[in-house]
Amino acid sequence: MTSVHPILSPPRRTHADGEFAREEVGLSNRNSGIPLEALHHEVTPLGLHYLLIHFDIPYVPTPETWTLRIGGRVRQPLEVSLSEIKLLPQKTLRVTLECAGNGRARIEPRWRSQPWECGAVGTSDWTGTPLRHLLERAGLEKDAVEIAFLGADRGFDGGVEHDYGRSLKPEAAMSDDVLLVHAMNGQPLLPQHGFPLRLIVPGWYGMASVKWLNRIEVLDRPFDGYQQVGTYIYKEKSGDSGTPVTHIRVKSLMVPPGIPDFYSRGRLAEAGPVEIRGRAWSGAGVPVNRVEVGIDGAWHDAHLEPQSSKYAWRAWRFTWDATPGEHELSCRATDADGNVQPLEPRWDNAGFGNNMVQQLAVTVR
Ligand SMILES: Nc1nc2c(c(=O)[nH]1)N[C@H]1C(S)=C(S)[C@@H](COP(=O)(O)O)O[C@H]1N2
Ligand SMILES: [Mo]
Repeated sequence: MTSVHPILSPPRRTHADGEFAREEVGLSNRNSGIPLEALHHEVTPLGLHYLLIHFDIPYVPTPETWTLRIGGRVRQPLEVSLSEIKLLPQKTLRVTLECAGNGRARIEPRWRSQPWECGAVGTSDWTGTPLRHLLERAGLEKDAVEIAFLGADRGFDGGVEHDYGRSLKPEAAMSDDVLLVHAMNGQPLLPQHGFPLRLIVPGWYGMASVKWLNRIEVLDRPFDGYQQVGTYIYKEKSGDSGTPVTHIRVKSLMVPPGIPDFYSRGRLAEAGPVEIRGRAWSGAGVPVNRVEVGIDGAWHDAHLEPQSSKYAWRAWRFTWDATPGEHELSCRATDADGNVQPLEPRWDNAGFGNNMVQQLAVTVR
């Protein structure tokens, strides 16, 4: 009897309650979220930004020889170097990125994957050139319906071997805000964030912002790569056709007040006025226009700071008159389209798009 290698025929992934599997712990050691106190920073310092890396970080010792190839349904296929890209008009955008799986571990039963609690979010000043400059130079053919972006990283998921790749419709890709990025907070990209070149698609969940970008394929048919059609689909249960994951859903987070216990992360605060600070964001460039703080279930409006960029999170604060005892704090944002964070997680088979309110227990003495 022949046996199939587990990479080619992996066990079907299941949902789980309770303890985390070794594989989930292993993934959460590779892929870190921001510590919530990092929400104090409007721009997440390099090294504190969250990470999601499906396969291995490509080793790029000679970025001088890195090229980006643009082919498929174009009039003029191109191969451009990094230095040529840096000579194109440059633009810096402040963009909040969030992983579509953020909050997955808060859905019960949870999907076995990267077990995010709530820290898979961060904001950076990304510098690069609008992608459209290169697309215009290459010239899309009339029959172009999708544009695929492929990274240098390769691996298996669901038994399928592939280069990490995602696609956009031409209208979305031609936006002046979709950038080919080589710098983050004024520094060259770190290896883990896509050095030397990545895509940034503002307002979308992070999976669209392909790292280690080296190929663009203009297609006359929808892209059928695994990361496009095999995952990042909202569905009730596996086997459903579902709807693709695209823009970020409205969300807010607070910096936990007081001081923590090392192991449990339980919080202790002192009685009296306690300033609670946090950040709130939504997708597609839609601003957040309300944040409420819940104190033991009663909602109070927080003060919103001005937003620094269309695609960046917005700071908020609220002064809590803390009284001795056990308290439950939460925060809830509403965006300009009227979307509000739900109190309970909405079910999704693989735990995508969970924007339920953050809840935090605080002991006051
Ligand atoms: N090539 C490549 N691009 C990728 C990924 C990846 O694994 N490979 N992960 C995606 C996902 S799911 C997210 S959430 C973001 C994370 O970007 P960051 O690690 O820079 O925060 O990158 C996206 N781009
Ligand atoms: Mo992600």
